[in-house]
Amino acid sequence: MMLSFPGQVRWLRAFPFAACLLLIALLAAPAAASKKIIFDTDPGTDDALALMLALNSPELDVRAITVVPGNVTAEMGLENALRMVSLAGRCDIPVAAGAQHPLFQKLITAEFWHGKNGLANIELPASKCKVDGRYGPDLIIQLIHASPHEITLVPVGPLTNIALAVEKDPSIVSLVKEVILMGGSITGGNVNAAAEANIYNDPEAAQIVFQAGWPLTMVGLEVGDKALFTRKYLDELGKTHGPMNDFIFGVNKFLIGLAEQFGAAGSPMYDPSAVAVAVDSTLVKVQEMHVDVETRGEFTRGETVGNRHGDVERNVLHGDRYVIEGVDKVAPNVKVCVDVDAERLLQMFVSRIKGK
Ligand SMILES: [Ca+2]
Repeated sequence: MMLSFPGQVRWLRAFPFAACLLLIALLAAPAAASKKIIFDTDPGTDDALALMLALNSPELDVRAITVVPGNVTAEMGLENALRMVSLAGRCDIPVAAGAQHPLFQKLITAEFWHGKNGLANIELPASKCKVDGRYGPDLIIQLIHASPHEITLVPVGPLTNIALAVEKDPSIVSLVKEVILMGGSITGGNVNAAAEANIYNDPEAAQIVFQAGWPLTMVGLEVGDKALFTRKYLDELGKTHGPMNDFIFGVNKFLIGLAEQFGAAGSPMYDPSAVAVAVDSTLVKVQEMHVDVETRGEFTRGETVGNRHGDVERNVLHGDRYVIEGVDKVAPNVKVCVDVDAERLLQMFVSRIKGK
């Protein structure tokens, strides 16, 4: 809104009530422009990258951080989340514990990939922030009801907390703005031939989240495996300093070292990709399709099965056999990110962490 002085001022003097309303509208405008997100995380090295990107992106307003077990135990993840928000000087953001284990299977932790403390073996200072006493899924429900149609969920770990929230209060489905998750793949897995790690760690929870009926964007391996953080970007981050800059430099140095051991040129930016898409959806190309999560397959448990052509044959039983009588359309439930402008994503990440 443009103010034309001095005519506007004279008008405002004449109408003090209108002046107040205008002032409130002007003050509210920047807050309304940023997207309110709840960041659900199993920190986690790439979770650290994602969180720091979120906290340094003015387009996002992080309303809460909920912790889920995955890369590390729930207890270690909570400690890591608290230390990171403390490092960022953001004790104002509630950090809550959630589920302690997946819905129907044993937890699989990944110190092998994330370091023994989950944060690339970097010891951050003890947290000045305190844990929020609320249970993660309850906090998610509460915040969605407090800001109907405004909250974007950004889960970057197994989907246990989100599934628990939906099961407890299905009314949140129509009150959430959208869900942008890191997980899944329609082109093969990273824990085995079929499954991506976040989905593999709690397939039943993932199926609940995928079938809930809310707008859902899947930022999976098709994005992360293409957005590789290489030494070129590491060198750029090494030129500047700051508590978050130096922490992220250390995490990425660890991750690149690991990637090089396995013959890769750089480290996949899995979790930060979901945050980047929340910031700027034009970074990715999406294809709408129906996706189900396999929960029973002998070789494929945890696979996100995307129907790329959008229909299924209709088989009808005739006596002792089925006969194909037609083809039925299947409604898409997911926007699957199938390609990414990797260079732009990586530059965005580096530019926002530099000097912080
Ligand atoms: Ca994660």
